[in-house]
Amino acid sequence: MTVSDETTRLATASTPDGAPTPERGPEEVFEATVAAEGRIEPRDWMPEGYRKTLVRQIAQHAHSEIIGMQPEGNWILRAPSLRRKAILLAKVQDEAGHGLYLYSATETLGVDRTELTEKLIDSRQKYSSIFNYPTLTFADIGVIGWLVDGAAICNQVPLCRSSYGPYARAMVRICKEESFHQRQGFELLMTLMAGTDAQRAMVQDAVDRWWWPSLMMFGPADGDSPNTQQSMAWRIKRHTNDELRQRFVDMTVPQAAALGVTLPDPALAWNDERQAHDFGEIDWAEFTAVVKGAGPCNAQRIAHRRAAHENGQWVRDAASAYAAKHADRSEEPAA
Ligand code: FAQ
Repeated sequence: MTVSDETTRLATASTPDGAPTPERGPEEVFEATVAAEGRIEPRDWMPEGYRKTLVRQIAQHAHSEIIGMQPEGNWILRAPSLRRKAILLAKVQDEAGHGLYLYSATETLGVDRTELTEKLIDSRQKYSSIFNYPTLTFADIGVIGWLVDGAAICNQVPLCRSSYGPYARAMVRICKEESFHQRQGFELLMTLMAGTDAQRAMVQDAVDRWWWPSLMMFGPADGDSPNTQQSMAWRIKRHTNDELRQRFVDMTVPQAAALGVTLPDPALAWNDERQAHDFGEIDWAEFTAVVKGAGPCNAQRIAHRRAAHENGQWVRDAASAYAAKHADRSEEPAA
């Protein structure tokens, strides 16, 4: 399904009359709205578990966008040309914007962004495992665009139909930008593949390192995913982790062939019966270790985020002082 198919469906989805009546309590209105593909809005009654699940997922998503600026930001000063530098700078700024929309979406659920940032830098909240791997060469920048943004799109396009209005609406814009990011990554890789043998080898090496971590982005296998069933029932998530992972593999195999790279999985093969690709077993021990903080760059990512937060304290203080002064002035009677 394309971004525009999904966004059209989003635009046509309507919220049924959500007012509780003596016959219909708030819980029934909530259930009926979700069942009718309507949207739950911040002012609506919602079960506490629904609110908590949204805060958990959206905060994790926001943190991922912000921490996700680091692996690519690492190459801004070393981009091989002004054009590549400008593209990369714009992409990293887009990720910052995505983080901000998503933190704003969590604030509609009654939490504060400062509190979420503190939970991130104290490792009390998660962010995507993918951003704990290093970016060793400039080919990694192309591969992140192609595979990581590609996986993000597969995962996030269905979230444009998530039952929570502010999240679904934030996802529409984010997906459009992610789609653009994926194309720029692919274009960079096509350029490298049309270059020298050394450049082609660099792309293949980056693909070898990022393929399996990209598959891990979709989360644990369905049988080991504690949240999927309830999140699907609430229509927060629209597909299971394994369904989306399969969609990503099927979408990516022909792209790899067009590019001329090999995906590092000897078990990868078309299954005519299933009309889908079979693929090898993910190293779940590695996934668990990375999620628990033992990935190659976890400590570095959090230390960097903590330092950026602490170094930005004076900006937050200045902004608060300015706002307070402004508020005082607007309260003064006119002369
Ligand atoms: N890494 O029961 P489930 C991007 C956790 S943005 C770390 O299956 P759920 C853009 C999960 O939180 C990438 N932790 O959980 C970009 C849960 O922990 P908890 C981020 C993971 O929520 C591109 C536990 O495991 N995208 O890439 C991961 O139903 C390029 C059990 O898992 C989103 O966040 C993981 N990979 O499904 C930026 C999309 N997977 O809290 C820069 C929205 C699972 O119970 C450059 N999120 N966990 O202790 C989702 O769709 C879902 O939250 C899933 C996980 C699918 C990630």
